[in-house]
Amino acid sequence: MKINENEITPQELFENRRKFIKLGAASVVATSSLMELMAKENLPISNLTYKKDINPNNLELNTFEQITSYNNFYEFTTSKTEVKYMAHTLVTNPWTIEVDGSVEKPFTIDIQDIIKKYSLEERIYRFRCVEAWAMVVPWIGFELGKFIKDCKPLSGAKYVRFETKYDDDMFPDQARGVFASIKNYPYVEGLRMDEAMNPLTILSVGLYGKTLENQNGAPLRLVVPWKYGFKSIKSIAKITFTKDEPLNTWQDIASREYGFYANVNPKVDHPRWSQKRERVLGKLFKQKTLMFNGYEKEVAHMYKDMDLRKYF
Ligand SMILES: Nc1nc2c(c(=O)[nH]1)N[C@H]1C(S)=C(S)[C@@H](COP(=O)(O)O)O[C@H]1N2
Ligand SMILES: [Mo]
Repeated sequence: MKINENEITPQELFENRRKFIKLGAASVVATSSLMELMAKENLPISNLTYKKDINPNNLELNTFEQITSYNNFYEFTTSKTEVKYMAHTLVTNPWTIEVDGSVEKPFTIDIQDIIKKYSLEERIYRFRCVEAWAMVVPWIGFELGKFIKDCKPLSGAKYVRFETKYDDDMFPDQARGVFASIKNYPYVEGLRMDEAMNPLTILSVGLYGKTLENQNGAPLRLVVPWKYGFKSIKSIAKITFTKDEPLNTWQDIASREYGFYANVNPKVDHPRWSQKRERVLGKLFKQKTLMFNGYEKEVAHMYKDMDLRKYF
């Protein structure tokens, strides 16, 4: 069996390894070389079944190690490198998501039922934090639009509001009260209905073939690849359909610096730093920031009549 290292997904590695183990002694050499490959790349063992992304733009993936070791998750700490050591206090089983607001009938759904109900696919996306660092992540998830249809929103539903879980046993920064980094927990985000229904917008349950690590927002997080990373809210516990634009956490903290839309835009600088360039994790040199993070073709139409300096 010949395997091109560049073409292989963690899922395939895992399945091939199982096949080799079944074959027995004759395959010991191949098995150990696959094991070596897994160890070298520090890849997780896949536990999700999903349709592979053909990666048409040939994006160069960041490693599992990079994606899971440098995180923004204020419920734990503002230190990006410490999150992964603290994230074990987040308990994701059991976990339910509450759906309410302008829907035919509010309901609660278990994360395991979500994973069973929606066929999962890989989405290899650029991810750009407002702080000007970036990466490429092979998310596993499903279109938010499919979930929204099943929620049966009423015609008055113009926005979708998301909330992270509020539990100060699980999230140490929530327990700090007035000394917390974010005063108004839970973390809140929102999308306009057309943004939420855009086929690029996903709810993610995994990355690199494996269920999400706690530090990346287990068990369910939003991924909106053309917007700054803070829109991609982690560890979602509640989804509410609203008629008014939700006040998202970062706008609440500093409305002069962070707005509702937060579309990646090299021409609109943050008040305290430039957005023209970005540093990809693991890369030495900065690269140009792309309009809508490289997804202009898919999303620009939603903003054609809007002044993107005003609606930042
Ligand atoms: N609940 C919650 N969601 C969050 C954050 C957070 O602090 N809390 N940080 C946001 C920011 S600023 C970024 S850049 C991304 C980081 O996601 P990652 O750690 O998986 O790279 O998560 C976003 N979602
Ligand atoms: Mo961010």
